[in-house]
Amino acid sequence: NFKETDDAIHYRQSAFGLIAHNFGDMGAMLKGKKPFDAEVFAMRAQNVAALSKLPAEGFVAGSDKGHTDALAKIWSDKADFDAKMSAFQDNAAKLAVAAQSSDQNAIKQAFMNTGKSCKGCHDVYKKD
Ligand code: ASC
Repeated sequence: NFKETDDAIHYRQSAFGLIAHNFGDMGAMLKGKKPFDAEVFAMRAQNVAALSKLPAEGFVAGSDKGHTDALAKIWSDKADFDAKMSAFQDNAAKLAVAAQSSDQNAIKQAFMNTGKSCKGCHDVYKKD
């Protein structure tokens, strides 16, 4: 229910921007670029888990044209794209659970799994 293709593109890019901000701050904490704050980290992980559900709606047919890095392959391989999006959501949900614990190894592993989901999809479906 977007009026224009551009609205769908803007919607998903907005969601991805929010995800990148929240995920990036978690990365900064895990890499020691800033102090680890368990409460902030858990909030960010919850944000990413919720936000991970948003971009899919913006991938409407024909929206590989315009101000986007999305490749047409998304729509020709839609089942695989959807599976990767779903795996990302699962990994983000697991990260939010891990972030409730004080198990740093579990947190790091869940964070890396989520990052692999981001990259795995970008490698195939995003213009570089
Ligand atoms: C980020 C970001 C991505 C992912 C990816 C993980 O912070 O903007 O696209 O992590 O680089 O490998």
